[in-house]
Amino acid sequence: MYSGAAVAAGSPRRDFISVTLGPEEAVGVGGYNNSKAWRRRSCWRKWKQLSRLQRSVILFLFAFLAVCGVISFTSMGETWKSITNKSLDDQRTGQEIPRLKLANPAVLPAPQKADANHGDYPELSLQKPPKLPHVRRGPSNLQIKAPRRDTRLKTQHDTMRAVEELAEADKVEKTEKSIISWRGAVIEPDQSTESPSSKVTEPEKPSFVETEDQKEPVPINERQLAVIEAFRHAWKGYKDFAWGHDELKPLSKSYSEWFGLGLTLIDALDTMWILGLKEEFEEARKWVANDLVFDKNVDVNLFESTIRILGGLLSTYHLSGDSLFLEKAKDIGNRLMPAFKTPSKIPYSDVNIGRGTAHPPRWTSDSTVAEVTSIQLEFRELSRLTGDEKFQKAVDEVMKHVHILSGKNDGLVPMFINTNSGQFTHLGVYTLGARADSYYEYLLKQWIQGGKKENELLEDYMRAIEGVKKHLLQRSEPKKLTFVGELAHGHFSAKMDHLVCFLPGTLALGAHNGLAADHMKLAETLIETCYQMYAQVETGLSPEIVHFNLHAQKGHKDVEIKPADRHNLLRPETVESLFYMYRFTGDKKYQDWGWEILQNFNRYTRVPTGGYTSINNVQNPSNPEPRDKMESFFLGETLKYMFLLFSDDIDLINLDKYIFNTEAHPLPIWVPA
Ligand code: DMJ
Repeated sequence: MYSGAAVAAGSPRRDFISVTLGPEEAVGVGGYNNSKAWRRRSCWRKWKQLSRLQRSVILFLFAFLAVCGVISFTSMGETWKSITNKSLDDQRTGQEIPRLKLANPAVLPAPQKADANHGDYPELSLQKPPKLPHVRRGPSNLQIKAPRRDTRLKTQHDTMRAVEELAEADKVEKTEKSIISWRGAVIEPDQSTESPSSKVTEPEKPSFVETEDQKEPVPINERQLAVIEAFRHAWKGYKDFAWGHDELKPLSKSYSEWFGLGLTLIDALDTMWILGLKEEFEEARKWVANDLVFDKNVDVNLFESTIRILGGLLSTYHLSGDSLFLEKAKDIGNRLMPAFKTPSKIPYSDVNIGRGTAHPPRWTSDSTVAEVTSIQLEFRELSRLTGDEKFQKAVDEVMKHVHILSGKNDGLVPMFINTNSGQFTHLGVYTLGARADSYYEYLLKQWIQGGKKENELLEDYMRAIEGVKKHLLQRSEPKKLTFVGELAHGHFSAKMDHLVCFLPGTLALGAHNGLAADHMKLAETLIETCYQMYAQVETGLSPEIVHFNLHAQKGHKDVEIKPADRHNLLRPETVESLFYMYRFTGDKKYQDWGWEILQNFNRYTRVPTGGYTSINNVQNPSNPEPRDKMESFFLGETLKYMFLLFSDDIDLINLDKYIFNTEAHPLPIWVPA
């Protein structure tokens, strides 16, 4: 082994480089050796030859590179993990996430969360909406001038632009208290005092609606907010336990099927639109687009499916401008048509929408008069929108037939009609309640829908109201409430269904449209009676049927309730009439009465885990005996009319432009005032 030392001449410091060379290790001696052992030893020698400073610098550099390496490895690992998970998800759903969002662009702006990162899916905000071939409002000669609220976002293009505007506003004014416009409603960012984490999942609170003529938006008031809260509570129950099914059973946290067509969801669509619940609407719309199928071997009731499903789809189409709803309306409309294939052209009560067959109930060949005469608004509108007159022809024929039919009593109709003979059956019983009610309602409403030209309808309506006055009106004791009773083979019965409470609203609507002023007077007295059907009961909720006292008896109220009649199904008729009365008179007492009713629904029918329930006993506040069912009309009608009743915006479904079907679905008046 050789060791040598080199002394740097003139250097004040002595730096040593020691080199040790063994013969077997010397380069050139014994040939080129590149063995690992040799390289290791050689590196070590070189390392030792470095000065302390040089070694420190190198060590520092190594340490620095090592730290960088660890950091970048960790982040690469995360990226890889997310890519792997994402592709696993994609495999599970069979869809690519961004495409899924774009495959069916919503008619409404996609929900904008306060902390949403709009850069995540750039295609989403840049995507141009597809051209919609069916976004129209019927044949041009019949088109109505839609209120500004409805046309503002009437196309998907407008909607997507609004999404972009919202996103932009969100970015720029995230911290400001901005006001955002959506389908005519102006939405304020959440002002609640909840923690920020819970705010993220809460949909924005609509706080203003814009009227057509007023420039200033009309603020949404506390009572309307209470309705929104009630709706959300009901919807939560439906969503959690009955999603896509007909009705919620809120106590057993399950559902019931009637037609198996998502009845509650469809009935509630336009209510969500009117209340400004865009997240809920959007979610429901997706269900309609992806899961609502009418090609099913199922028997449906012609009347119920027309007023709830066809009516709900048509009105949602009008409010949203989304052609999806018109397509679905056409589908169900066509599938219901076999009902009219009867010897008399009076439709059967039931249709199998998958098989295309129709039949009467098993026990009779009769149909119910109200049912065959309360499908007209919807089928007529379907003809107007599609240009296919078969729908209107079928239902108009029924009305023409009934117009000339004998068996009426001063315009009052019996409850049944035979599908073979076309004649009324079970003559002699006259009521404005179940099985006849909406016949009267639709006489007036068809006349208004068609631009007040169809005189036969008006004639029948006017005659019927005279018949009511002559045969069915009486006054109760002790309060002398005017009520509408029933006539059975010449005998008056002081029985009145809650269903009859549609009448004050209808009378007021007629008076508003120029009919006799005494109709309005009658409406005022009858709505007082309907209110008393709530106010005189222990829970403040009306029973299904009441009997009025005709003679004063000590300790007796006007209203008597039989044990079999003391249930409440969350029906809308009184609230519906309160809405019309408030619209036409501006008298705040109608709003106050409605407010009392809403509070009592909350007190006795609200189920804590979500939803509202029908009850069996309105006379027992300590145990109203919940029935475990939320009818679809509670969302379709009752809460919608509540919201409209509490609104001071006459353009929130303007009654000179829209006519409500009997399930509270607004359809356009063909020639608006
Ligand atoms: C609804 O389906 C409709 O309002 C119908 O006209 C009568 N029955 C219920 C509500 O009570």
